[in-house]
Amino acid sequence: MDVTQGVLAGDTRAIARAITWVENGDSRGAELIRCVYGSTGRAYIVGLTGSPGAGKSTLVARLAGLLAAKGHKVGILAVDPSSPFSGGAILGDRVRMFDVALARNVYIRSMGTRGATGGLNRTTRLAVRILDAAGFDWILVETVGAGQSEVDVHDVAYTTVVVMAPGMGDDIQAMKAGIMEIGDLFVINKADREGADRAATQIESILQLSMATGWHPPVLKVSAEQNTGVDRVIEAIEQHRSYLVQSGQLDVLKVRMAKLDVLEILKARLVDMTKTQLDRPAVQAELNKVVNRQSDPYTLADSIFEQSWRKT
Ligand SMILES: Nc1nc2c(ncn2[C@@H]2O[C@H](COP(=O)(O)OP(=O)(O)OP(=O)(O)O)[C@@H](O)[C@H]2O)c(=O)[nH]1
Ligand SMILES: [Mg+2]
Repeated sequence: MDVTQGVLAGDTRAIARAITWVENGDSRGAELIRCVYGSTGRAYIVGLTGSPGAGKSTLVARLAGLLAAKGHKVGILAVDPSSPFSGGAILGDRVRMFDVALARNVYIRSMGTRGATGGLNRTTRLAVRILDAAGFDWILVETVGAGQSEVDVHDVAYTTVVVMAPGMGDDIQAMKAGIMEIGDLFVINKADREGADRAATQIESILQLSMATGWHPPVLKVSAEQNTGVDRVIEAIEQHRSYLVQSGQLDVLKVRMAKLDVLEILKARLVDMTKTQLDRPAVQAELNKVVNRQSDPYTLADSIFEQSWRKT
């Protein structure tokens, strides 16, 4: 069985290979995406973001457990730009800790900047497509909060869950980082601790200032550790999903996602192309002029840009 067939059959070793290919910018990855893209578009993609240590991985493990118990196949991507391995490892431990029996229906992969040729955004998008093609009907993507990661999870997901914890200064940080705009629902995790009510009230009052119509993001108090309120999170995600379907927003999002898929590939190509141009011997003389201040970076960039486009 080749890797493409393996992915379509949901074989975890094939999935792992395929994701490594797209991470490495291997041409076999591109070929695979071409072959399997027609089988994608079925999964429901949920993004989870929030400050470090808010309990995202613990919540993801709980959500995956509940979804798997309902018979779903759940793919998890833990995107951690700082450390390529630890995020997924910790998350993996958590999932195993909660329910070994369900592990068969849950696939976890961590992704870091290392090895992510062409950027983490592009790699994350393509990895989601691979999991989608592999038949995971739910895909959960964990990233650290807006502004702290190069990956904008709401560009990948249909529903974005912002995870906060009481007493972490999250409230102030949230407003700064513009995280309030991207949340379709807000989870105040660690509700077993003091301050959860206050945090929830604060978030609700900020949300009330919003002019948004249609969907009003719920604020839920959860203890991922003690497994309380997690079912409410699934319910809220389902409600948001229904809202997107009924309002026609899901179709709008799907067009946006397709555009972004193309954009990320184009961006990676342009970067490659431009780097090749910069390394051409003919450009070295021009570059020296920039070094000697006889020219400037804009002038050289203009000339390289024109030449690249004329050639292609
Ligand atoms: N008291 C309490 N602790 C929790 C809860 N959920 C998670 N924790 C703890 O908080 C710590 C961080 O949890 P993680 O799930 O790793 O948090 P995270 O947001 O994924 O962290 P990063 O990926 O490193 O940003 C761990 O020690 C958890 O055991 C909760 O509901 N209550
Ligand atoms: Mg984590």
